[in-house]
Amino acid sequence: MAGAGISTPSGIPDFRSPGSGLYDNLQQYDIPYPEAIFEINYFHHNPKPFFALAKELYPGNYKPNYTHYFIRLLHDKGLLHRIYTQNIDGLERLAGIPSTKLVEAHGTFATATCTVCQTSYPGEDLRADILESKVPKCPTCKGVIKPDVVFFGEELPQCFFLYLTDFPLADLLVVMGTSLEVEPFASLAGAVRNSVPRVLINRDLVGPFVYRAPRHNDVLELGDVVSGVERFADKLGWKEELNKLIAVETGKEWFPHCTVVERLNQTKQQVN
Ligand code: CNA
Repeated sequence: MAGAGISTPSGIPDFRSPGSGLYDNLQQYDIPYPEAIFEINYFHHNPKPFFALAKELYPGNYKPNYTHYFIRLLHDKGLLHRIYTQNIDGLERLAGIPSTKLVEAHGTFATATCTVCQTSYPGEDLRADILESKVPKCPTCKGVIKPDVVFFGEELPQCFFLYLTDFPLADLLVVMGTSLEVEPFASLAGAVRNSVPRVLINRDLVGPFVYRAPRHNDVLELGDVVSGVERFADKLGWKEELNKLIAVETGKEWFPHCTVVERLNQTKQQVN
């Protein structure tokens, strides 16, 4: 299970981190309260604030990071049953995780729908308008076209309900970079069997890891998500393999036996 915290290392702000989160930085969007930007009723009243934010978050502006490639490596090893993400940035897809393994529980910018005639459009068709700060309109009926991102007040996509069969089958649940504040997604953390270990990799304790007694086999890796994932990869003996995968995928040079920080420093030295 993943949330906005796995994409902050890619430069995308999350919602709730004090100071840097979007909820603390929404003054420029001229909205009555932070959640309005993702509320469907407010969108019908005024879609402009959402599209201003969409321009910033639009896929193509950001790249996957260590965390996304760790999930990709789980898949390459045949160990990923499914990734349930709340993110709408498309970075899981960009990291090479196939759509069959991906549940984008809060939707995606990859497709869009006219709010009036319900015609579907590829997300790409909206790109030019969004990047030019225009509200995209349906060529047929002139209705506003909305990316298929799930707003508060909208139903989750059908694929979300795969959880009913996925979670009972899991033998490990990894929860990364989420405040577990948004339902029904948050409750999935309780949907694995009691005997299944749950690993939380997050800056702070969240959801059932706080308000219910943690399960005896919960593992808490608190702190920066990249450091936590790096430690996890190290324990699994996958660090070199992961660094190599990232190097191949990003077209960068591979520095074996390095930490992420060391690698960043070496890249900086190379640039200088
Ligand atoms: P959130 O409520 O903002 O929580 C993020 C969590 O991640 C918090 O607990 C943070 O402490 C933690 N966190 C942030 N950065 C790091 C880091 N570097 N290391 C460790 N922990 C970190 O976000 P949720 O995803 O839980 O909330 C659900 C919303 C956010 C969904 O509906 C998303 O659509 C929405 N969202 C998505 C994106 C995106 O697609 N990247 C960006 C912003 C918001």
